[in-house]
Amino acid sequence: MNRRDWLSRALATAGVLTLAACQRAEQAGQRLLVSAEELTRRAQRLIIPREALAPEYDISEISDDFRANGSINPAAADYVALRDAGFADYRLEIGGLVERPLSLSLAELRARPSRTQITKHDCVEGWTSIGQWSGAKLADLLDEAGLKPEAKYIVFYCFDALTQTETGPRYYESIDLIDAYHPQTILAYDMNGETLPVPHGAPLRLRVERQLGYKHAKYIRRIEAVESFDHIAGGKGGYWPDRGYEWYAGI
Ligand SMILES: Nc1nc2c(c(=O)[nH]1)N[C@H]1C(S)=C(S)[C@@H](COP(=O)(O)O)O[C@H]1N2
Ligand SMILES: [Mo]
Repeated sequence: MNRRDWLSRALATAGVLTLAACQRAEQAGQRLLVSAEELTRRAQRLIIPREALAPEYDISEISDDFRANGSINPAAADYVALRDAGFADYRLEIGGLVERPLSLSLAELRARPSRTQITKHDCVEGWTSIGQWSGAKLADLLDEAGLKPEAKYIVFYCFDALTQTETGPRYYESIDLIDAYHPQTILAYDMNGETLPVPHGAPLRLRVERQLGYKHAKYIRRIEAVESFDHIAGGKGGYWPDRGYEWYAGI
């Protein structure tokens, strides 16, 4: 086992033991589970620096059938209109706690500093796929917009609602500034050398390679810098975190 594998197994075991201890304790509730999550986050941060790169792979290792998961074809009227026009009218809005709000077309995004990487996607449901992603570096976009000193998190608002009727709450996610400024954190517009397909989040999706799949917001509509996400939707910083998943899903 390499060092990274060993560490993740050790941390996973520590997590299970902590969880078992929590469950044994009478009246162990959500509060204890939350502190176990915080513990894992701190331990991971101590041992594996958050700035470390996720492993990258060779072209020959790219999965033939990268799975599409969650929303795969948003039905929201604003999305359908953009999609039917080939996303020609799409603009990414970057606002909130920034000095210079941005509104960028896909051509403008493609003209910004970019990165290409072949990485492994890890879904919490237990499957992985390897894919190549190209996109604008989030750090450079945030610098261009100029984060205000109060900004602590970056929120990604998506077009899709996950309910069958597509009238439910829309998907969203958030990350802290360590992940936002991580060199592998990009807003991907290409996958495996081609324009990002609709099932994988066209026209723009997040790659935040040190975290699990559900953090990788697809169908990004708007980005906002915030001081806190308490006031957004369920207050837990993401569609799945609002439904009990951990906000920090480090891998
Ligand atoms: N907007 C949006 N983003 C999303 C989801 C979603 O349903 N809607 N699902 C998440 C989950 S759980 C995973 S595993 C990945 C799946 O990305 P893929 O379809 O490219 O495999 O997208 C994540 N981002
Ligand atoms: Mo997932």
